Amino acid sequence: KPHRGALVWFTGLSGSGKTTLARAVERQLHALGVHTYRLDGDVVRDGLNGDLGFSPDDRRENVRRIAEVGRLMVDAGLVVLVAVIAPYTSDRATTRARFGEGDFFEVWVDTPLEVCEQRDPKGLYKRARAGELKDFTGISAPYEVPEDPELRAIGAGVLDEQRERVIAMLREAAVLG
Ligand code: GGZ
Repeated sequence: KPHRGALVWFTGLSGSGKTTLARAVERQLHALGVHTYRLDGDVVRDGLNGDLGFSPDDRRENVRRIAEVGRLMVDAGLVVLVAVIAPYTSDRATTRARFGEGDFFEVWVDTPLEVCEQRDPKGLYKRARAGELKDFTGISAPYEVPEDPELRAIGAGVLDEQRERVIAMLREAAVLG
C-alpha cells in the first residue's frame, strides 16, 4: 500500500509515554509496510544536539534542528515519529509552519505530572525535586499545554487504544493508503 511522507510530533512531559507510544505506532506502521524513522529527544541529544542544554534558547534550537531533519525525511517519503518534549507553544508553532497542511501532526501525550513523577523511570524527577537538576520540565521549567493538537492521547490510557487513534488519524489524513 502506498503512503506519503508526514511527521507526527509526540509532545508531553518527561515520563509521559511519548517514546512508548511512538514505538507502538512505529511497530504498527511497519506491519503495514510503511517506511518510518523515529527521532527521540534523549537519543538526538547524544549526537546531533549534544551541544545543547535545557535553557529556553537551547530547547528552541533543539526543536528547530529536529524539525529540519524531520522535514528532509518527510521529503524522502518517510513517516517520521518525533518524541521530544517541545515545551514551548511558540516553538511548536514555528515547527508547524515549516510543514505543509496535512504533513504535520501534533499529538499531545497528556499524562498528569503526578503520574510521570510516580513513574520516574530515570530518577530525574527525584533529582529535580532535590534541586540537583535545574530547569526540569514540569518542576522548575514550564510545559505549555498544547491548545489545538491534532490528537490528545491519554498517556495513562490503554496503549493499544492510543496507538490505534494515531493510526486512524493518519488514515483519515490519507497519509496511509
Ligand atoms: C527536561 C530533561 C532535562 C530537563 C534531562 N528538562 O524522559 P527523558 O529524560 O528520557 O527525556 C527527557 C529528555 C528531554 O529532551 P527533549 O529534547 O525532549 O526536550 S526539549 O524538547 O525540551 O528540548 C529527559 C531528559 O532529556 N532531561 N534534563 N532539565 N528533560
